[in-house]
Amino acid sequence: MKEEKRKGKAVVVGGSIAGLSCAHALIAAGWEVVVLEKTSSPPTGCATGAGLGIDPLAQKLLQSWLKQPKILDLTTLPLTIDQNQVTDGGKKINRMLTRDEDFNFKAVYWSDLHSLLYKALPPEIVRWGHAFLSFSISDGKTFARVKSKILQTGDVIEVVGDLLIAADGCLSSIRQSFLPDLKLRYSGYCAWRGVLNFSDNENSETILGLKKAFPDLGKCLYFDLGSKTHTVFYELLNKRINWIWYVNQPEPQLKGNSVTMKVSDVMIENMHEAADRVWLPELVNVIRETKEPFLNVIYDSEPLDQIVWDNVVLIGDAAHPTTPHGLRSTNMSILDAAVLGKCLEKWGVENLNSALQEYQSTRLPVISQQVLFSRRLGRIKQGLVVPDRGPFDPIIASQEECEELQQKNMPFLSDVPSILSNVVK
Ligand SMILES: Cc1cc2nc3c(=O)[nH]c(=O)nc-3n(C[C@H](O)[C@H](O)[C@H](O)COP(=O)(O)OP(=O)(O)OC[C@H]3O[C@@H](n4cnc5c(N)ncnc54)[C@H](O)[C@@H]3O)c2cc1C
Ligand SMILES: *[C@@H]1O[C@H](CO)[C@@H](O)[C@H](O)[C@H]1NC(C)=O
Ligand SMILES: CC(=O)N[C@H]1CO[C@H](CO)[C@@H](O)[C@@H]1O
Repeated sequence: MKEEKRKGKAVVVGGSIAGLSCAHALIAAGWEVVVLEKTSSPPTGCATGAGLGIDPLAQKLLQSWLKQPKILDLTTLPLTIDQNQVTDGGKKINRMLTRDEDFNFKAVYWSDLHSLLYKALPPEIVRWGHAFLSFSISDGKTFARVKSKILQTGDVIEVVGDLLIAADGCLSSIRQSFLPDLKLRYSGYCAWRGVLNFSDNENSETILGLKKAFPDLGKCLYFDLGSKTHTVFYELLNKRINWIWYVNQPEPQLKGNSVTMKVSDVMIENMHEAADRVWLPELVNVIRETKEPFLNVIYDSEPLDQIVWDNVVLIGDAAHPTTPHGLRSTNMSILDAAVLGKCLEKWGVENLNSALQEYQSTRLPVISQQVLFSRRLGRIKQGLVVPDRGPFDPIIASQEECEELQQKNMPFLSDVPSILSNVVK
């Protein structure tokens, strides 16, 4: 039976985590895939990449694509504890608020995960240095024509597929062609972040001090809360500490199409001085010694009403720009890709419409609630107003209020969509 069926062809725009996951999921479903990515070559330990957390289901999906089950374990560190603490910056003391020892995530460096996914793909799937320009849908809505520019030569080429997949991130230009009025919503805060590589000085005062103050590093996701601010940090494989510090401020004016800001030496110096006032000295030392910290402006968007138009579909951050507080973004993207692949496999290219409708009805309710939960969690941790409660103050918060801070409250966290039940048993 299978042989008689026509092979579908998908054009994926964006070769980051969502786009590459999608390539794996669609190849597994018997589809032909082309990925167009505007960056000129595969990223290597690049400056903007940092750490991320992947949950048990996403781990299983990744393992099914990577084909070498052990390889993920070799690239990640466990994150088995989710802990919230309050820091009194004046007295320089820390107190635990909540501790969840059944957390079961893994910590990975963004470019390590990207390179695992990329290297496990057949050659020539990803076309680097191809910037998407525009698309059109054929009259019978059977084909999508995609124009892209080869950046090295300036040539414009056309690729035709049954399906166009927008994996072009939170600022997606494909989404914009359907929703020209959609604006991202500024969260009210930005995030300073960086990765300290301590492989050369494992026994420095900074690292020994840090491990003493935070003894579960290596398996714990630490959240420290101050007054109207919070920070999160954890260890990555190969002697690295990933840290993120959220700071409330008016929306900065961004240049160009990016949510990462260029920072000056003066801004870094001011950030260091502010850290002295808020965090424990053991953590401040890590922040101070991190080379090239950078600043992300944090956005999300109101959940969309649809993520499928004819034979165009959104996945990853294009489908659900989200704040990072639920550690969802990557897990959501991996799951989008897996569900899309299984829907296409189930319905076949002849029933593309039904496949895309099933993808949308499976994913949309879940991602919408997760985006809103993450928004709420971020606002609580930053001491900002949320509709149904007063501002959270970690110094005086009751135990019940603190329970709200935990990652395990994320809606649908242990829900496995039925279409994936074969993968996870
Ligand atoms: C360099 C980089 C580093 C990151 N580091 C981290 C991290 O450390 N921690 C973390 O939690 N998340 C990180 N992220 C974000 C993380 O990958 C996403 O939040 C999430 O995994 C979903 O990704 P995505 O693939 O949907 O979107 P994105 O990761 O935003 O990827 C979108 C991709 O589309 C490409 N693209 C956009 N427009 C065009 C166009 N016109 N033509 C061709 N290609 C286009 C972009 O170059 C990019 O590769 C990073 C993203 C990038 C790009
Ligand atoms: C960390 O630093 C060491 C020494 O400077 C370097 O050899 C190593 O490649 C770095 N690690 C990463 C993962 O960047
Ligand atoms: C177990 C886990 O945390 N994985 C979850 C990732 O997010 C999706 C929802 O989008 C859940 O269904 C998974 O169970």
